[in-house]
Amino acid sequence: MKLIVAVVQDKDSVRLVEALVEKGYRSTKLASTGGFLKSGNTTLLIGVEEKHVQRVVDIIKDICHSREQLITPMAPVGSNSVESYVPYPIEVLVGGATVFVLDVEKFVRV
Ligand code: 2BA
Repeated sequence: MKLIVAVVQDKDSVRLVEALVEKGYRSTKLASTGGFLKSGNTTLLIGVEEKHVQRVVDIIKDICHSREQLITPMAPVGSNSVESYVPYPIEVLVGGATVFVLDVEKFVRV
């Protein structure tokens, strides 16, 4: 048994869960927050037999897309005595999915 932990964009999460259900895979959806952008994303826990891991990864690849996202950090301007900060937008490419595959020591459903 393996546990697939997939961090995906919120925009893809509903379709992904639907596609997994359609193909007979169970999942748990958690609301999460990216450490860098500090904005919401979705983490899915998907428990599957080892032989199904690649099929699930393929479904994730099919549905989840990279997207450019604008962030506006503050940059210092002016002399060192009177500094002020102005926002400037930069583009970040957020990946379609970040996927971890973990060994499961024991799996019990009661
Ligand atoms: P965030 O941490 O909010 O990162 C969003 C995007 O910002 C990243 O996309 C990457 O393009 C960029 N980024 C992240 N850290 C950076 C840094 N130190 N310098 C420059 N750019 C940086 P992805 O790499 O596709 O990651 C999307 C989300 O997947 C992340 O959201 C995070 O929630 C999760 N993630 C990615 N790698 C992870 C890891 N090694 N462990 C746990 N979660 C991870």
